[in-house]
Amino acid sequence: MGIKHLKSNSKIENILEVLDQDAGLIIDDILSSEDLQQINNDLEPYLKNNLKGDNDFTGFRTKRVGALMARSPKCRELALNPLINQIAQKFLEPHCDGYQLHFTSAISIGPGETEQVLHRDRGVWGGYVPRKIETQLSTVWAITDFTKKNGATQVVPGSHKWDKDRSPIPEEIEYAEMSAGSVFIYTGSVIHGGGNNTSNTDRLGVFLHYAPSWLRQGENQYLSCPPSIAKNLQPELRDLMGYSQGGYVLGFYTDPTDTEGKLESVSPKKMFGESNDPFQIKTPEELVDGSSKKN
Ligand SMILES: O=C(O)CCC(=O)C(=O)O
Ligand SMILES: [Fe+2]
Repeated sequence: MGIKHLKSNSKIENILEVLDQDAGLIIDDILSSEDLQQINNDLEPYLKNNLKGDNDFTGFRTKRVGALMARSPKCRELALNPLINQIAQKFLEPHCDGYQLHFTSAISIGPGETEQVLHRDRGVWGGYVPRKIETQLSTVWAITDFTKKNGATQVVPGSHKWDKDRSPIPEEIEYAEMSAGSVFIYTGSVIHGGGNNTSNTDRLGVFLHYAPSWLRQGENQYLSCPPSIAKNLQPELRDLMGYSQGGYVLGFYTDPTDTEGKLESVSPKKMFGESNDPFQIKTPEELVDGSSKKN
């Protein structure tokens, strides 16, 4: 069946249609060689060490580097990529009033790594979210080429519609083979996993995942990119990371040192001198109705 490849000027409806059918697709050749060089430069200080995984899931020959919003200016650009954000917004819209950045990681699969166990990323929420709710829109930006030989992500197109307990036969497993600068998009409900690397070079991808703003983020953005760093980032990026409210009474904060009541139960945006999120105080009736409207 294969993974479908689309162009970056494809219509958003076409992209969403393929996502609905397969839950995984590739958009070819978005990044320039300068972009790739910059990402490599940004990540080099963190990838040059001897870091390795310590279990079967994260791999024994795989490096994982997080806090990409704090560490890499170029990855910030990727997180804000307009096409990806349009897709994330449209894909997650039926399940939430807004979405947020949920996970950032550069994953470098080294030579000799074995294949990762196949899984659905939505498992990070412990299986408590009903299947009809999509929990994640995921992107994997290829910084090196992704080939079957060097550990391209394994994916089972269409498996988001399978019974939870059905396992793929080998013929149903495809590989997200793509050239450096392309992006693989998949959902939290599709079966996938890192590939085995039988080549003699590293396979490097930048993983940036988005989730409904009412779900707990996998990577704690406020600790990985604390306010002292976040204050210098673009307001749009801070909003995306969760330095904003995800709804009325969702994500507000209080400055613990404030005795004047200026930053008492306010939007995190106020911390950076911005005005509040556009959530209006509702009547008690509206609040109660609103909180149960999707059930
Ligand atoms: O490295 C990859 O290709 C996939 C990694 C992955 O799926 C995960 O760690 O959840
Ligand atoms: Fe995964």
